[in-house]
Amino acid sequence: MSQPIALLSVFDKTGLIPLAQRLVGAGVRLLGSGGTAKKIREAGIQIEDVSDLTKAPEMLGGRVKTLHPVVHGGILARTKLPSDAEDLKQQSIDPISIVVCNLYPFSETIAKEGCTIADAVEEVDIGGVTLLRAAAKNHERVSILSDPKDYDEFLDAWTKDGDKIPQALRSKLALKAFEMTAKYDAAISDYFRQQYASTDSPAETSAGIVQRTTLRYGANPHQKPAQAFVTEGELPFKALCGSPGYINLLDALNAYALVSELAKALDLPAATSFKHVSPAGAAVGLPMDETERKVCGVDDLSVELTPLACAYARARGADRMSSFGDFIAVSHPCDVATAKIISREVSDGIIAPGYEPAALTSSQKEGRQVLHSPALFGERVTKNTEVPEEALRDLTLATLALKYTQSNSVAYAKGGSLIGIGAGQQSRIHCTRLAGGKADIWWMRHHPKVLALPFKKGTKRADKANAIELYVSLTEGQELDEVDAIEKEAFDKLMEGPAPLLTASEKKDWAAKLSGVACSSDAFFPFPDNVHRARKSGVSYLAAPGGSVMDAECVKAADGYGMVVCRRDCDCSIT
Ligand code: 93A
Repeated sequence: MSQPIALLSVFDKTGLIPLAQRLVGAGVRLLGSGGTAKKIREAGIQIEDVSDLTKAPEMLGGRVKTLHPVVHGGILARTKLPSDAEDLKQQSIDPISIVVCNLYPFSETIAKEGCTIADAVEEVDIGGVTLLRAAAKNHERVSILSDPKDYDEFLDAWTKDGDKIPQALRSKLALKAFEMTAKYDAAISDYFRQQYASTDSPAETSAGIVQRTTLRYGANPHQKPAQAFVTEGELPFKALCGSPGYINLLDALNAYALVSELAKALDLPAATSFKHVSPAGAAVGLPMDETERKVCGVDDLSVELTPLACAYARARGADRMSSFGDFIAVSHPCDVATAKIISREVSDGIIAPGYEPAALTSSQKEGRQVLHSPALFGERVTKNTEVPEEALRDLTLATLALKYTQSNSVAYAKGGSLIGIGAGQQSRIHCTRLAGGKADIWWMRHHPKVLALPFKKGTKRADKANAIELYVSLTEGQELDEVDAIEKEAFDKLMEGPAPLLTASEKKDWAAKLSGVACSSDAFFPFPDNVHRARKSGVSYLAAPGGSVMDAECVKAADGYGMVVCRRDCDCSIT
């Protein structure tokens, strides 16, 4: 058998001499690129220069060292394949069994202050990447050592069994080499993207394509720098003002997808109020009555509310506490009335298909119909199968909202608005309770006593929202603990006059009036406790996938309340 050959070409020369020593000791013939061969030779170890073998000198200042058919033919040949063996013979090429290679330090170089594009270009390793990839490709026969940490394990295996390296080791080494070239290429494209990709700076925008935008920061403020980019075509949005953070961007893209789907499915303008990559509220543009306007804090607006404005007022008004600092999406160009509502709130940003005043006036319609839902909610497994059109609309709304909510979630909707969402909890009953709790608060906020709270003139909108949440959490006659007492004192200071708390029976009577609520779950209900809890918040229509061993029990519980359960697929798609 011919003597095995190892080709060595490394920038990082850690562990190189002991490696070379042991390889030679094991009867391996060494070949090396310029600097690598020199270092090994200086240590008194025998090694041949690649250039002696290729009969071509290293050239272009080192840009061409190992790029030669003698090298790559020797690495890539499948020696078991007669045609490959014949090719090697014809060209007098010896097969290479071991490649030791690591790359020019591209990332380290570009991280240095004052690094120019020319400096970076010189660090783009061509021949090394080719060695790594060729050897990794032919790992059925060739061992590729890309990391000095692997030298010992490889040498132990080699010296133990001659050159019968286990295939598992060669495969593991190949994977590592592939990972290395992938990471290396990603670093190069990232660097050049920063240099050459068009950005959304005003000068570039006029040129058309925007491929990259700088983000304020990543998921959290310490994660800087951050960017959003596409590798082909244009970014699907344009930042008109400010610079979004990563979470803003996720909110914007998910929120926009939700309102687009809602508007399409229900043939109504839609809006949502996103927080931390889940909707805090979502609604469609049905007209609002006086009570709703008050609950949503838009009763004092003189401007006429367009359908889009109604949609956002509702989306923002469903859970005013959670929506503080939201990211907004609207399905239609943002009009003056909607902008007026937004301008009074604290929000992080808005995504819209445009910002044209009065663009929606022509699309104000009454009596919209549900376009796609009947097919989705057609399978009804309870005794009661009656689902009125408004409930279908609300089931659609709740279900689409779940599609853009952190997984494991339950949503309640009524009157074309999401009224409670329990997102991303570890157990379904906690989702159902969380969403139900929010729906209960939403409903309690409609109580005449809440609507009549005598806030002092000039009370901030956020303070009002927080005070109302406190008010509905307290009950007349119930002893206040130390913390409640402190908060109640602060509450009283916001009031112009007396604000008697709701009594237990007032609360009970009011809660009992909530009915006709639609509730959707992104996965099956594992136990009937979810049905019972939903009922407490006035749920009459449930949509959930089946598949639980307790399905029958859940349906039985729903039948007990005269509820309708609609079966649905898990993926929340509206078809
Ligand atoms: O400039 S290169 O891309 N051209 C080549 O043909 C080539 N072959 C190996 N750089 C090349 N290499 C790289 O040289 C290896 O990846 C290694 O990092 C380095 C080793 O050079 P030297 O042996 O001269 O120290």
